[in-house]
Amino acid sequence: MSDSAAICRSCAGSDLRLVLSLGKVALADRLLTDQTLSEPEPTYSLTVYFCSDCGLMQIAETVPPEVLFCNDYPYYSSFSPALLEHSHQNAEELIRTCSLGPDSLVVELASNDGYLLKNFVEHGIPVLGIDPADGPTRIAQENGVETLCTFFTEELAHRLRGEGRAADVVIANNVLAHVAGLNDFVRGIGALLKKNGTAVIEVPYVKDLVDNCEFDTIYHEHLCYFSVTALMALFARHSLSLNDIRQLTIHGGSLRLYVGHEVDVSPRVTSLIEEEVTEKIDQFAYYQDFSGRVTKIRESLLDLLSGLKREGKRIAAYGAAAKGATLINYVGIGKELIDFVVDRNIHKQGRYMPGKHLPIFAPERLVDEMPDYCLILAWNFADEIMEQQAEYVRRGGKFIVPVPQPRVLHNETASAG
Ligand code: DWN
Repeated sequence: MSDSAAICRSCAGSDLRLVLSLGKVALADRLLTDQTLSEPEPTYSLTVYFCSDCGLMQIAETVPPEVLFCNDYPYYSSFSPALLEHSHQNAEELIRTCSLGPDSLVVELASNDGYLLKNFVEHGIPVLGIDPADGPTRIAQENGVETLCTFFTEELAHRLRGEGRAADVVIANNVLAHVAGLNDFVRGIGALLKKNGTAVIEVPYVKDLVDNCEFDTIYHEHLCYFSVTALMALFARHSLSLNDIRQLTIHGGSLRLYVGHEVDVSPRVTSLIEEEVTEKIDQFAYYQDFSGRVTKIRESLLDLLSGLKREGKRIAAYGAAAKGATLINYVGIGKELIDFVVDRNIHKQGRYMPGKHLPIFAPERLVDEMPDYCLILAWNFADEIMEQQAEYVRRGGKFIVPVPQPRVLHNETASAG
């Protein structure tokens, strides 16, 4: 693992300023089993920097991708109904706007378990998934989604192109932030995409992360945290044009980018760039107070949970999410505060959270055990989770959300807060 913050991951600039240090933490998606509980658990420093040359927020440490994403990677997209609906809408819109049909090709990078490509397969549109995680890839293939179990690279793009598999649409959702070879990855998208093709790329938006203090979305899988300013510089470097942007609420606030070889820049892009200049998102000053605000959330969440424990209350948590691992390990939320975690993902049940080793069960345990409170670690799906757990609420259970401010929800939706 390299932990130098010597140069920027995008522009190779050397003017990197420290934004936040989260200490040494376990890998957020490395859930433990009964047997690995007794083994030494590797921890890695996690430090966030801002590049003053191109405006990219990023972490210094690079954990080898084969350690992060290969065997036993526990994240399966299909366990989130809201994400499935979001993806279905995305696919239907692309089929319409790109006039996709049996002679088209849609390639998805980080296609996981086929949760998105299956929508194109149902319309008879040829697809190809590319994902290095063997578990989700196997599920995709079993569901009839052709998938290569490997990392996407520029070299692979040229090989596919050479086999006549140029893409009308390249989809890359929640992967651009994950790749150590950022420039190689973007060049690969350009190489794979037909001249009049469209790359549709979703990334968490750094403005939402900083404004809402979503510090728990910082972990070793997420190497970069993108602004429009930083994205423009990245794509322009490889003669690709960021032509349009849609702001989304998914994953705590994301951007859906429409990128192509042909220049056709929408006023939405221009106005977002202007907004970032006005709010100084392209300057270090905007990030300077983030660390202090994160410290305040840590203190107030610990006070809230410790106070409830002093009152004799029992507390559980919902969502064995990667962001949940960052939260419990950075804030210091262990078994002295939280009894157990629940999660719908069957591959996570029976395992333990990284670092604090909180046991993970199926969601039914929440009503079976009826803890007084439940901290929602997957707060980005809080409304859906609370609706699903209506019986827990009916029986008097109360939910807590940790960001943007730790608070107990009293019969209101999380987004109302
Ligand atoms: O970038 C990434 C994001 C997009 O997804 C990946 N690196 C890893 C992952 O991050 P995460 O684990 O923080 O993502 P989620 O999707 O916020 O995790 C939600 C967790 O909650 C999953 O384990 C599934 C679970 N869940 C559940 O148990 N019941 C989710 C919903 C909606 C539910 O109803």
